[in-house]
Formats: sequence, structure tokens, C-alpha cells
Amino acid sequence: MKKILVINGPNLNLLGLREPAIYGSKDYKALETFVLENGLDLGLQVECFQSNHEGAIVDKIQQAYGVFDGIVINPAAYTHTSVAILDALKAVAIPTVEVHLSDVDSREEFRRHSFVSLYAEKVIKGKGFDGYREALEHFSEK
Ligand code: CA2
Repeated sequence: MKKILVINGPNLNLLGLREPAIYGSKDYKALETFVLENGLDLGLQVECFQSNHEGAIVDKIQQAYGVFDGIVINPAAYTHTSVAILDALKAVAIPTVEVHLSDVDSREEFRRHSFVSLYAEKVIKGKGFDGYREALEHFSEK
């Protein structure tokens, strides 16, 4: 069974609290449940990790080396700023799918650029929770 690490970046732990028009009204716990249930359904062993800290995300990616077969990552604001997360993904060379709840291309100009997209095999934007299912499907052999 493939092992997939799902990483969510800063402030996603506050989902459901504000900006429901952009991010939906469900909370982070509901996102984890959605991801774990869909992982099971697709025959994947999924672990979820959320952090508000860039270094903690880099550490987690490094620790994934030799353990996980795939990474699904919503780097949140670090999408647009973090060379460190890009470099960590390149270093471990684990196949990666990037997910965004919102359609980052139709928002502020600064959200159009993603460092992580320079490495990700696939980028899914603007599909809410369903985007995580689509990302998991990318790794599923079912
Ligand atoms: O659309 C996405 O998934 C984002 O990665 C979400 C990030 C944003 O910086 C990216 O540009 C796009 C922000 C997540 C913040 O989540 C919130 C949760 C509750 C209330 C407000 C924001």
C-alpha cells in the first residue's frame, strides 16, 4: 500500500473561522477527516501534518525520505515565498502534488507565483476539499 504524506501550511488550522466565500465553511478537522477517508477509499495509507512554521515543514519533508511514496502539499502562504520548501522537495525527490483550496490565479497578483509548482508533478487549484481527493487519486493504483 502506498504511503502518502499530506502537508498543510500556515493558518489552514483556522479553516472555517473566516473567509468562507474563499475557503469554505468547514474546519481543519473536517479537512483531515475528508483526506483520511478518501485515502482509505483509494487504497492509500495517508498521514496528515499541519504546521504554521516553515522550518517544521522542511523538517517533515526531509523525514519523509525513504518513508513516503508521495506528498500532497498545500503550502498556503509559503507557496509564494518559500525556496526552502521547494529545495526540500527537490532534495527528497518524492513525487508531489500541490493543492490550493481557492483559485489562486483569480485572486491577488502575488498569489499567481508558486515556488512549489517548479517541482510539483501536478497543481490543483480552486476545487476546495475535492482538490485533495484529486491529488490522492494521482497516487492511487485503484
Ligand atoms: O487556496 C489555498 O489553499 C491557499 O493555499 C490558502 C492560503 C493562501 O495564502 C494561498 O495563497 C492559497 C491561506 C490559508 C489561510 O487560511 C485561512 C483560514 C481561515 C481564515 C482565513 C484564512
